[in-house]
Amino acid sequence: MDLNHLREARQAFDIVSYGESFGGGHINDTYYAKKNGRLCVLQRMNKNVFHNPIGVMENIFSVTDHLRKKLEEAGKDPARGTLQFIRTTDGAPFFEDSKGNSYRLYYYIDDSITFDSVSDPKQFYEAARTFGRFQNMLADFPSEQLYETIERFHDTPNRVAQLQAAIASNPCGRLAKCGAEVEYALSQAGEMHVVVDALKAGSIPYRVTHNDTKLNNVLLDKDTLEGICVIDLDTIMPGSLLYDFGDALRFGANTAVEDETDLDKVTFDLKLFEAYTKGYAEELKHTITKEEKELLAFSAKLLTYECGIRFLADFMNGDTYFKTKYANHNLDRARNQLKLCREIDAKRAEMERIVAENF
Ligand code: ADP
Ligand code: GN1
Ligand code: MG
Repeated sequence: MDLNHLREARQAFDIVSYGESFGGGHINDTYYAKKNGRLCVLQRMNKNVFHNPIGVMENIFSVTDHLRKKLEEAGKDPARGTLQFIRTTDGAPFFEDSKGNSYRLYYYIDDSITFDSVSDPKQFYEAARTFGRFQNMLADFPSEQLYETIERFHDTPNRVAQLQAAIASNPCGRLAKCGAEVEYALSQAGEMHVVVDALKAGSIPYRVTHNDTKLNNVLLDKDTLEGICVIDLDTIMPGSLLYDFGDALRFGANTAVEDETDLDKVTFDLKLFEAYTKGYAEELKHTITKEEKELLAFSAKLLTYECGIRFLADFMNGDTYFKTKYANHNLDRARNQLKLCREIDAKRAEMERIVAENF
């Protein structure tokens, strides 16, 4: 692999060595690096996605400082409970190279593992506890200090409008390939304003949320599977707890991986829904509001739908946002997510029962 593009960043952070890329995220490019005898992560931020790296990194530094303080107060090890970012030799929170690419560096967390799908419900339960603790530790973070790193990130009606714009302009002529998906997506749009409306009306609170709570954004201990810490902090912004809950279920309770093309394999696993709900409730039972609780089961559909139409719009727009590995990758992901929406619909009553039992 040609890693020459990392040379300027190596100098800026005074890194001793760097190596192969790793991690299966859809957005950034992640590499191993070594500094001060420790394994680190060097990450190139996706400039098509993050237009204001200064804002992203200011958010990350202030949130991780806050988490570190909370962990110290609780007598826990901050080096494991939160990511720790390393400044450049000039003291900057990130480095922009001569090509306009931005890089940040942080310590690798040893003996950790991430999963792209759940093989043991304990993994998912631990992920829920970890995201729940993260939420609790940020409950008193001054949210007005946070930049909106991606505008209207979980504004689902706006995502529908973006889908409609892609349909209207059909810039790559791909609409004909996804007529059935578009039809289903538009037929479901009616109920997708509920959470945004409730936030605007003040009937549910804005909280500091992670907004990208997929299972591979939480590190677990590779031996004990205990939750260690939350990673991928680019989208921490004021939002609804329902975004964090729903997105985790979208990804983790799917019986197939997110781009599985055999849709018979894509179902919604109620046992996993239960494991996650239990873990989340153990952390948040006392702070969640009645109105949020009523929307928990629905949030799984909301976030699955939203992600499905984001993949679909990106497919129609020529795959400019999510990284893809082959021509119809985004279309396959969209089909998968929209199938999962139907599955969630069919299981809604059971999901409501599980929420009521745990919260
Ligand atoms: P993306 O935005 O592309 O999803 P992430 O920040 O989630 O990027 O990183 C991609 C993957 O790299 C993660 O899913 C995880 O497997 C691995 N990873 C990232 N940071 C660490 C870390 N500090 N320690 C161990 N593994 C990490
Ligand atoms: C992206 O960065 P990653 O791979 O953890 C995306 C999420 C999507 C997810 C779908 C900043 O997450 O919003 O839900 O892909 N992140 C961003 O897998 O758009
Ligand atoms: Mg990630």
